[in-house]
Amino acid sequence: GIVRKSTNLICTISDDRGEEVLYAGKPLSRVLEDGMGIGGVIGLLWFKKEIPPWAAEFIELVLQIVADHGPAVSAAHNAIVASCAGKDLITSLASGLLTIGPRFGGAIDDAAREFKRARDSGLSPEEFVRGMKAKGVNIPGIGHRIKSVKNPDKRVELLIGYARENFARTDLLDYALSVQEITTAKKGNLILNVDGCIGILFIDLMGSCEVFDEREIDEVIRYGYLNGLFALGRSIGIIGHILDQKRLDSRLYRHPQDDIAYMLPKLG
Ligand code: Q5B
Repeated sequence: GIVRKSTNLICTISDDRGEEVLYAGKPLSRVLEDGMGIGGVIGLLWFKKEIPPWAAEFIELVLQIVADHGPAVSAAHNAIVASCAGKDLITSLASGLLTIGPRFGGAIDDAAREFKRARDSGLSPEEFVRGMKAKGVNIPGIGHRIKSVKNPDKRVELLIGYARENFARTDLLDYALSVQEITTAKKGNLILNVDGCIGILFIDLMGSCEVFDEREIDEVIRYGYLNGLFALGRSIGIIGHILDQKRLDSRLYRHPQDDIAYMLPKLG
């Protein structure tokens, strides 16, 4: 009879053995014929699902919105410095991506988890803010270096506008906006930021979508799917900045000494 060899690896998302590659079981040509777009492909390869067109469109909106935020932010700055040091595109891209984390661009999963946990456990927005303060933890998804009540983040407005028009429910967003009311009363820059808005709206998206159950929503948060949206989208801008520096034939970057406070111990 047939002797089955045990495998060392399992793959459940794609298969390249046949005539054409399958994304979650769907032939690539059908993906293209059905016009699934990048949002639909992410549905297949990240979630192993055909998500509805409005959900795929939201993912594409997120990718466009986070694609770049100028040269001064951590990822672009790191990538520019690496590129100016003569590093190649992939190395410079990696150096930019490696800055994505809890303070910059990588607060999406934490925001989704913390706001959902607070809302689901019945905490009022006041209790949530107080609880985080007592723990000495910055609320993920709240606060921005330059955006504030007086200088609102257009990206957040665009995301909210789309969700209000297309999602069946936006209850976590409503909760987050109540939290924002409390935090901005303390300090004008403690707004719901772009990371927070994406994380919260993704929970509302999954809640609005019949294809996700509660276990899958928890899995998305637990495994940290959502920071992937920022990494993927921002890669577009980071690559742009690297190519920009290559075309400019930029010189090695050295930070100006008069912009550094040298505060050494006086030993010996
Ligand atoms: N305070 C973002 O802080 C930032 C507080 C807070 C309660 C908070 C900070 C933060 C959570 C992480 C987060 C995503 C580090 C940001 C992004 C993408 C981007 C970036 C771009 C792009 C900014 C001063 C005072 C202190 C703090 C209090 C601050 N945040 N309290 N909850 N969340 N947020 N990151 O201005 O009493 O004076 O000691 O960690 O969501 O990354 O464009 O730049 O597209 O590229 O440096 O948009 O908010 O202020 O840390 O010095 O704090 O505010 O406790 O209070 P700042 P800090 P006190 S979006």
